[in-house]
Amino acid sequence: MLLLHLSDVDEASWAKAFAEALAPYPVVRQSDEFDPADIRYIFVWKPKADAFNGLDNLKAVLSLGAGVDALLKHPKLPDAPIVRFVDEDLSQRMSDYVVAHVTMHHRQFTRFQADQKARRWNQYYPPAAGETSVGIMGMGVLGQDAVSRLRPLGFDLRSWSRTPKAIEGVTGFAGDAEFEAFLSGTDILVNLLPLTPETTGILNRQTFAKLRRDRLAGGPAIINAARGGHQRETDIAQALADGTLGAASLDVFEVEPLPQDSPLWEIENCYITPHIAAISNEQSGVRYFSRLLKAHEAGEALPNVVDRSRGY
Ligand code: NDP
Ligand code: OXD
Repeated sequence: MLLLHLSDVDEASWAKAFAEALAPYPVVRQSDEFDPADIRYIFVWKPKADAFNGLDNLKAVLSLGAGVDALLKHPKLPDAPIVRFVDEDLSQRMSDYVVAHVTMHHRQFTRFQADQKARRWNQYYPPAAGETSVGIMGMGVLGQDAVSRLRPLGFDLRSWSRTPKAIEGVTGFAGDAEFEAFLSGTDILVNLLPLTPETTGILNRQTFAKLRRDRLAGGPAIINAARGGHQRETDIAQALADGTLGAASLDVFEVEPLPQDSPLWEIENCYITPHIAAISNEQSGVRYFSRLLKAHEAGEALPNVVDRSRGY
C-alpha cells in the first residue's frame, strides 16, 4: 500500500493520479482509514511530526522534493531507503530560472534599469558572454542541466563540486582546497548545492569578497536557487549596499515565506522570487514514482537513493 503525506500541495489530486497509475495497487491518504502496518511506501512533502508513526514495514520513503535536507532532519524518519525526485521537467524549469537570471545579470539589467529611471543615456557595453564567467556550485542533476543550457549561449563556465567532474566545456573545481580558485574567476555565482552541514551558510561575506571584480561593471552577482540555509541574508544585504555584490537573485530564504520586515524586500538590486524556481510536476512525478514502485515490487533496485551519510 502507498500512503501519501503531502503538505502545501494538492494531496487529493496527486492521490487520484497515483491510484489511476498504480491500480489495482492500493493508495491511501492521511485522512483515510488504514492499518499503518500495511504501508510499504510513503510519498512525502513537508511531513508532519506524526507522519511515520506505526509505519514498521516500509520499503521506501519517496520524496516529492529533489532536496531532502528537511526530510533528513525529521526526528522520526524511518531507516528505509529515501528516493528523491529526479526529473527532466524539474531540471528544465530550474534551468529556465538560472538562464533567465544569468542573462539578466550579464546584460547589466540593474544598471540599465537605474539609468532608465534617471532618464540617463549611458552607452555602457556589457562584456560578451564569452568574456563572462558563470560559476555553478553543485554539479549534480540540476547543475549539469544548467551548464548544458548555458553552454550554447557562449558563457565561460566553471563548476564546483565535492568530487572532481570532467564535463566538456566546463572548467571543474572540487573540494574546499579549490573553492577559492573557483570563486576568483567567477563573475556570476549560481548555487545549486544540497543543504548539508558542510554547505550551510556558504553564501556569506567571505565568499562574496573572493569573486572576480573586474569584469561586470556593477560587481559580481549571485543566484541562489537551492536552499535559504545556504545564505547569510545580513551579509547579502550589506554586500549589495557596499558594492561587494552588484546584484543578487534569491529564490529561497532563511525563513520562508520571507518575513514582511526583511530588509531584502526593499533592495533594488536584489531580485526576489518566492521559492518557485522549479516545482515538482504532478504528471511527471506520478509517472516517475509509479514506475519505480512497480519496478521495485518486481525486484528491481531503487534509483536515486539518498546517501544519508553525505546528506544528499
Ligand atoms: P544532486 O544531489 O544531484 O547534486 C548535488 C551536487 O552538489 C553534486 O555535484 C555534489 O557533489 C555537490 N555537493 C554536495 N556537497 C558538496 C560540498 N560540500 N562541496 C561541494 N559540492 C558539494 O542535487 P540536485 O542537483 O538534484 O539538486 C540540488 C539542490 O537544488 C537540491 O538539494 C535542492 O535543495 C535544490 N532545489 C531547489 C528547488 C527550488 O525550487 N528552489 C527545486 C529543486 C531542487 P558530487 O557530485 O561530488 O557528489
Ligand atoms: C525541491 C524544492 O527540493 O522544490 O524539490 O525545493
